[in-house]
Amino acid sequence: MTGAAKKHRMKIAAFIFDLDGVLTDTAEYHFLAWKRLAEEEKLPFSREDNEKLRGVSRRASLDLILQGREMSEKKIREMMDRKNGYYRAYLEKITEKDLLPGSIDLLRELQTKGFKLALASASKNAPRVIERLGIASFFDVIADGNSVEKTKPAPDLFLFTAEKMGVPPAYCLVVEDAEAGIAAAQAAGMYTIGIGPTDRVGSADYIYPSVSEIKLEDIL
Ligand code: B16
Ligand code: MG
Repeated sequence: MTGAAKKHRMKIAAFIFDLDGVLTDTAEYHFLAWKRLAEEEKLPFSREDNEKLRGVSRRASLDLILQGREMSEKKIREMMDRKNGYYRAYLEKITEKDLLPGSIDLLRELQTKGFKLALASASKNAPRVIERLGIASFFDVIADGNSVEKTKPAPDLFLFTAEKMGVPPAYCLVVEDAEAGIAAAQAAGMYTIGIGPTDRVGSADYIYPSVSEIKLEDIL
């Protein structure tokens, strides 16, 4: 346990889950779709570059890939749409088998214990992914890349989610795999569980390598 969680006894009423990288792993599909676009546009783009796009919105992702190259707004829109078309085609392959290990058990346990549950993803495609995974019924609130203008690392998406649930931010615990997502949750005044290596999610209150390794007894 680190920082905020050590100082106060946490009182948690709601868990807010990120989607990509926490409940499922669509990063590979994002990578393949961006890679195809990058090849068509003769832009350099590697797996390492893709890591920087974790939790980052579509527009901000393209800005990172363009690395300052000037493009018209029309061309930018067209490229985002093209990448999204490639990505949407991959999403049709997703089934319940693509849920990351331990995620359904954790959602069930939290639901049984009476916590409010929400999903807060930067992705505009989150509703389709959730439908393919068959997990919509777990959540009291589903917020996505269409819910607010400023996505992670701004706190807006998490604040919107808490307000919709009717739970004050200080009673929310966010489960996130992205640096931008942990920053957003902290800016919203929420507790955090980071999923992944410490060089990525090191500032979270609790850190686990994967969702299946989360120990609720450490936290509650
Ligand atoms: P879309 P999350 C994020 O989802 C992804 O991690 C990120 O790689 C992606 O660029 C972003 O959604 C936007 O996705 O193009 O589908 O709107 O991790 O916040 O669930
Ligand atoms: Mg994520």
